[in-house]
Amino acid sequence: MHITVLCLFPEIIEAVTQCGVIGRAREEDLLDLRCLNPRDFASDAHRTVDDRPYGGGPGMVMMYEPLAKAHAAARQDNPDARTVALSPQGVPFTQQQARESAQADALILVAGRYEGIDERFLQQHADAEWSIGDYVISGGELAAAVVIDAIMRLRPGVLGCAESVQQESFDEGLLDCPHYTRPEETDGLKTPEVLLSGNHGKIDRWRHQEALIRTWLRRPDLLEKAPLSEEDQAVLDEYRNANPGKHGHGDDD
Ligand code: 9D3
Repeated sequence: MHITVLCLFPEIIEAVTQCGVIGRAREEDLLDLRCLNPRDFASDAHRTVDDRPYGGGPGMVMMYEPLAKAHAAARQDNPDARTVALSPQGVPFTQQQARESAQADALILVAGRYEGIDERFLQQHADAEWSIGDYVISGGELAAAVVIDAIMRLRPGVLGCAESVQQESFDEGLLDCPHYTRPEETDGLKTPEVLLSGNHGKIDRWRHQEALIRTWLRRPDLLEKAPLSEEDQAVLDEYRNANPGKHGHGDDD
């Protein structure tokens, strides 16, 4: 896959994408990642890329021209690529969008800095605008890195065998169950007996129940979308009866 990122701090994208599975994907040419810096396309001696907002107010705005020239250069390499801008005003980036984007051969990402990007660039050159969540970060580079990671994990050959299998058998729409590894007991804390039983039917049921209960406690919004079986409903009812004080939305459990 070819991904070009337009951004003022390519070092951020470079650092993040050299590590782990994405780093290996780059080494194996499963990912051809390039950054283009709008500063290299600025037309003045100071290489200016930002200016004060029309209408006044704090901060600076990324100028149209350097971005448009960088975008034209990216387009020359990949004429059919979709262009997506990362911004706090974008629609939320989801696993569904990651799956759709993973089907494409090329993608152009635009990461902003300062207060934002001149709206005319977004109108003229962006096919979509994505946010990675309802919190404020300092620029679009980290958001672009998040999006690249989420998309590349879905491309054939990027994950190891074990990880790919896990992804397929993953309890879709629920949070994951808790995990334990050796030793059986550490710092006086025991591993749940069922996981040591060797009874894989029982282990699978326990893991699914734990996933359900955690999802109810921490992410009740996810349960509204996932239709529960009667057995699932019974598991939750039993948990609520056994733990009358406990409710969802908690930061702890
Ligand atoms: C005062 C208004 N702020 C907008 C909510 C200003 C502002 C904050 C952060 C302007 C730009 C930024 C930089 N952030 C991003 O470029 C960004 C982002 C984010 O801050 N949160 C979640 N997703 C994203 S994607 C790009």
